Amino acid sequence: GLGEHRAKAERMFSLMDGFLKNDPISLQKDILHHVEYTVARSRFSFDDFEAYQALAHTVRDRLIERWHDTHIYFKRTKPKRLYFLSLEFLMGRSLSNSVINLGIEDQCAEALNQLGFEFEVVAEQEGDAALGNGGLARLSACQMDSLATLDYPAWGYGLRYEYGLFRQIIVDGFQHEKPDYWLNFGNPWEIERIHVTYEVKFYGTVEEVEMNGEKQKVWIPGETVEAVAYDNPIPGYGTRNTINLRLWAAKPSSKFDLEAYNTGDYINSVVNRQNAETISNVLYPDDRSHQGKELRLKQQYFFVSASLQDIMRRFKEEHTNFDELPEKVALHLNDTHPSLSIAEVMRMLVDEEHLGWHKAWDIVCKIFSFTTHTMVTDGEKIPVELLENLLPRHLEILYEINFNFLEEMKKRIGLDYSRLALLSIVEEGAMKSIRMANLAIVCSHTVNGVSKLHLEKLKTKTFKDFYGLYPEKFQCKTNGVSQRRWIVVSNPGLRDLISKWLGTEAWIRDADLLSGLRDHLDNADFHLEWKMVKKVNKMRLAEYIEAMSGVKVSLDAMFDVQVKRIHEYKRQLLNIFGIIHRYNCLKNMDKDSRRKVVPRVCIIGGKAAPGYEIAKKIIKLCHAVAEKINNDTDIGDLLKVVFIPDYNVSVAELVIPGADLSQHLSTAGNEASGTGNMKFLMNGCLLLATADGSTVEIIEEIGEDNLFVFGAKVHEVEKRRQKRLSNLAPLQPAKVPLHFARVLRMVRDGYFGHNDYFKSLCETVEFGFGNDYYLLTSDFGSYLEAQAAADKAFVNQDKWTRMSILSVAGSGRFSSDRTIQDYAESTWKISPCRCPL
Ligand code: Z16
Repeated sequence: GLGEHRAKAERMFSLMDGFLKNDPISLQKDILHHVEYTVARSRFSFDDFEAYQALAHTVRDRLIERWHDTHIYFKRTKPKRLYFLSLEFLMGRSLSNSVINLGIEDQCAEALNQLGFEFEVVAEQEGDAALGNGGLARLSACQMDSLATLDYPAWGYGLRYEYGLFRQIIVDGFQHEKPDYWLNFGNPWEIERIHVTYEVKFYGTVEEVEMNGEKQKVWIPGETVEAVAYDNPIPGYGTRNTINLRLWAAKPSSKFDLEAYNTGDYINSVVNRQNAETISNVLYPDDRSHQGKELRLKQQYFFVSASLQDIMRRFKEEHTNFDELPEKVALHLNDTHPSLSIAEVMRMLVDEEHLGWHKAWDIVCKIFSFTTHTMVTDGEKIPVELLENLLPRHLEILYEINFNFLEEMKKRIGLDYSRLALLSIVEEGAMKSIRMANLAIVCSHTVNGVSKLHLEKLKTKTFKDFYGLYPEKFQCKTNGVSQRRWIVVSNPGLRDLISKWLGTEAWIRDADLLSGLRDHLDNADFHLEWKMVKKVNKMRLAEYIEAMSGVKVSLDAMFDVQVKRIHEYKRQLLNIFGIIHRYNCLKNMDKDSRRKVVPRVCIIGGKAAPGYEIAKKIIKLCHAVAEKINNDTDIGDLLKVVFIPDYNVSVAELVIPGADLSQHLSTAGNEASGTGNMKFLMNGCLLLATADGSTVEIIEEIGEDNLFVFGAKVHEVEKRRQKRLSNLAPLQPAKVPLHFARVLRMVRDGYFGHNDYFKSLCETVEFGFGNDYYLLTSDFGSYLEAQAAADKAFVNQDKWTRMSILSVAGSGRFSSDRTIQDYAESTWKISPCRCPL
């Protein structure tokens, strides 16, 4: 019986526990074992990459042990589980992170050393897992790390794209996209579960049948694809808990094309099987809009269907009554991308489990929560035409959800049709479509914003009408990042320094302890060591820059960094215009004044969505400006401009610790949160930023004296836009600051070459054309002032170091541990479930 089964499991548990030893000798034995039997190389001759593979498998074995123990423990204690549904995870590399979280870094380093290898070099052999676009996807990865570390019984679900985010290569200053063949070199961090598969269906028709005297809808699908699970263990730090990130890959179903086999067209039916695999083939590289593509919709439903079958199967193994679902299952929608889940759960409960509609709806409304990551109103929409064809039953369900919702609204607000039209899940008009955000809001018990400012905008603008109806749903969970990844893994020098001066490593699990650094704010030895750590990181970055671009940079210069996806609203163009202005100033200076100038290395990096022309022109402009300035011998080390190609997680790990200053320039009211700012903050890099997104909270935390804030505030932005428009009719060059006009003219008139190519880019900030929607013109003066303040502060290295220390000391609130604990307690209502040692 069950008791016997349990007793057996427990015996196994104690047998397995600690089976693999973690001392350097045992690790070394295991590494050599994997060199010989997994990598199949001679133990007397293997290179850095093979050493990486062998070590990765050695670590993987230990992860699997803990993964098992954790899941046996979850099964036994049956806690309420969180399922984190996201179409994107930017995991980056796993080796260092795993080794650190397992607490075996010194032992691994020693084991490798004795074999003639260096841990750092071996770790750099690993390629990035880049199954996501940017902030949203890296946030998911940090949150998984926190969920594991805080012992929450959580699962992540995602897609195992064959090709992750494209690799950016730069040819002659232009971005080109190359496929990311990340699986070609094997992936030791995943466990293929060939037996965990589900059929996912598409197309077909809906029919009505009689069942026990009642009419029932049944979906007769037209195509079946199989989803295979790939499990990625996520170890927590300072705990045995190791949770699961389950990614789905599509493969042809054995039933897929029976018909073709029967008709004898063997060759074609085998060739057709390839179609199934295309579903999980490639990540869409547009970080905010992918509308109206059937393949994208197929990916979403493939993901939703496989994940929910898996979740429901697990629920039914442990429980018999669907009334228990809300007490045992929390489903979290990471943005609107997985929100077809709502219709899918309804379909499962009503069509397959035969619950009544209202009962099913009641349950569904208690299990979903939703985080939105955008400031814009015009969110994700799915054309009804696509749904009708691909998921006919889901479309009916969505209509019914909407009908009931609107009926309820009519009772509450009356027959105010214009208001009802705004609330409706279905958008009527030229292209009838489903508004995924409206669906997610109506059905989720909680709608989360990602910063205080973001929540404010959700309430007053983006979802104003919904806020009026459901004020209690709207909550703020300011984003955070993992200090394990963004200090411990990426900045070991700073990690040691912090631990030494705090006298403990406890901050790695409790980032609030970082505030203790303030006790040493004026200690001269502390300052010296602090500056030394930064210097070493700058050296590493300088070497990388030289290797990537051939540009030699001075370590005495201020390393000024802007790395993030390229977007008009993030205003990389403002940065470049600032650089051009700086160049102009330098050119006009006499020798004496030049001696007082703080040398700068301006570093920009980021990918443009392949179809985003203006963003691509910004990249080209950056290269054109760099070429001009870097080759001006008159300027020398006073100003260098570098574009770092193919910005990704592992490049970030190198760049962020080496930065003195970082820029976050979004026009106020456009960046929902921003998480890069937090990573720089944690690494003692000063911020030059607008009062946007989470920066507002960083200012609250460290005080406005400890960073360089500039630009229009949110409430001023609207006014300025209006003013700008009222100035429209006659062009008013007088209203454009002189410096700005000059810089713009230089770009336009071909000072950096390619004048025709940059014309449309310039027009985005010109009146009568793009009308400078993002207000570069009016923020330029204030931007230059902030830059001047940064220069001035840098001259006083004591002051700068104090500001840097206070940045790290104030970064505790921006740990994803804080975010996740808040979600767990107030949104998901889950409790820690710590696997015993
Ligand atoms: C994304 O990364 C974000 C928003 C979005 O609509 C789509 C993508 Cl791919 C970002 C936000 O721009 C950023 O402000 C925020 O910090 C991040 O999501 C995480 O919440």
